[in-house]
Parts: sequence; C-alpha cells; structure tokens
Amino acid sequence: MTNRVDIKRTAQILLGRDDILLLCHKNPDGDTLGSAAALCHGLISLGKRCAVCCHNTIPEKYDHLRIPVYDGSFPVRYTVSVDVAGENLLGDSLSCYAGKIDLCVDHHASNSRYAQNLCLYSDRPAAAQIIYELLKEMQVEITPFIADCIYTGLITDTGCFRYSSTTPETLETGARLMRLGADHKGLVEKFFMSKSRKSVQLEQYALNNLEYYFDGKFAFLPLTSQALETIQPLPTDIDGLSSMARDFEGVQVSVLAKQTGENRYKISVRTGEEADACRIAAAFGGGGHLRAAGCEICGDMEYVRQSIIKEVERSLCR
Ligand SMILES: [Mn+2]
Repeated sequence: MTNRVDIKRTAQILLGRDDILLLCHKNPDGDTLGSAAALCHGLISLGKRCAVCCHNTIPEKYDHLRIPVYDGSFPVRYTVSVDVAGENLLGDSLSCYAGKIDLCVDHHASNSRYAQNLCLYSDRPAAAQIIYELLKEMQVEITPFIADCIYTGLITDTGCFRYSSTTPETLETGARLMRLGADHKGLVEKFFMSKSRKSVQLEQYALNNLEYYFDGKFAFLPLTSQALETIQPLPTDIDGLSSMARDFEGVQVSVLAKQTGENRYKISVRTGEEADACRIAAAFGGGGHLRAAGCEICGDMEYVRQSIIKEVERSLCR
C-alpha cells in the first residue's frame, strides 16, 4: 500500500507542496529533531509554511535547532514523518495522524510502511544524512545553521561517527557539512564530551546494578521508577545509558529496562557483532537497527528480566 520513492522523487513531491507539518518520534533524539529542524528550515527558506510536531516537549539540549513548533497558525495540507519507524512511535498526542501520513523519510529497516509515500534508505546511519541529500536535491542553500541541524542528527545517531553503521559517505557528508560551517567543535563537545551530573549519577547506579548473564556476554540493567525518583534525571540524561555496557569487554548484548509505569518497561537493546538488536526487539513487537533497537514490555520486572534473558540467549545461539 505504501509507495516507495527515491530522494529525487521525494524532492519533487515536497517542492510541489505547501503548509507542511513534520512529525518526530516520541522520546525524541538528535536525529529525529535535527532532521525535522533541517528540513523545516530548508522548506521555509523556499518560501513554504512548515512547522514541527512532537509528542514530547523538545528537550532544552536541542534549543540550538530553533525548531518551529506547530502552533496552529496555518492549515496543514501535507504531513511528513522523519526518522519514525512506525506509527506507534508518534506517541499518544499525535496518534490522530495515524493512517494519514503522506510521506515518511526514514532509515529504519524495520519501518512498518505506514505512510502513503516512503523514502527509506536503511543503509544510511542517520535520517539526517537522507535529509542532507534531499535538501541538496531541492537546491536549498545549506547555511551554517542548517548544517548544524543536520550535523546534530548525524553525530548523535552514529555515536560521533564511531558506530559500525558509519560509511565513507557518512564521513563525506560530515566533511561537507563542516565546510558549510557546521560547528563540529561545539556540537561534539555538547553531545559527547560533557556529561550532566545526573547522567554521571545514573552511570554510578548502573555500575552498581548491572546484572551479567551468559559468561558476561549479556549485561542487563533494570532502571526502576524508584531509582528514577531518587535521581530525577531529564530524559536526555538517560540517553547514553543503554549503550554504556556494550562497550565493556566481552559484552555482546546490553539491555536497559526503564520502568515507565506500574507494569510497563521501555527496553533499549544494544548489540555487538554476535547478536542482532532489531531481532531481539522485534520479538516483543519493537524494532530499530542491527546494533540498536527498542521495544516496550508489559509485566513486572521479573517477567521482563526472564523474557529478555530467554530472547537474548536465543540470539546469542544463532
Ligand atoms: Mn535515526
């Protein structure tokens, strides 16, 4: 039912549209926000009306993107989701758009093909890399500010060009953005070289509470509401926590189970070479990428722990 479109066709479609609303995924990260910001500012520079909607309030950490949040000041005539693998990831307050999304620009292989038109490149490590190509195709002038927006998406989704998803093209895109004026030093400092006190506290908690299974190949971190109430982190303080243990010697799978309700957990899966994160998350109805994926599980902590252990064991045996 979805119509696959390439970057060229996507550019043509967008050039022919106006009054465009861009949708981000819930619990937004640097890629969905950086991509939406770059596309939004690009479309505005072409004289179009365009704004962004997200289920959550945009974290302060992303203030530099100066995202024009939709305020109802124009009637929406075209809806585009960016970096959103499935409609369920839009969040409750945007669920009214389910079934009505005209175009999706994404890089998740697990994309559920919900939009009428789908511009999907799963070999790109960040949606922002697709947005860069799209803006060039539309002949948008990439100002230093727009370059910053794209660069934010690029570095946050690639762990600052470290993850295995990084390609020569990614590095080339990064180089071009730097030449166009992207603030490499400032953005890398902001996202990778400074840690908030709360995130350091969370790391301390993690080191004290990590559970190891399968000869240390699997590290499981339960993050209970109680711990969250004690530490009181911002959502952005939790960002790096899921991948922390993956960098530990011998760890192939690292899972963060963050409690979000009485019997509800948000699961983040990170893997090394020996396991497929997307496959583990997909067993619980989630999805994502080969090395980073997520899902939600309902049940108490012991149920969550045992279910994940079973699935991780299966994936390590493959
Ligand atoms: Mn992404």
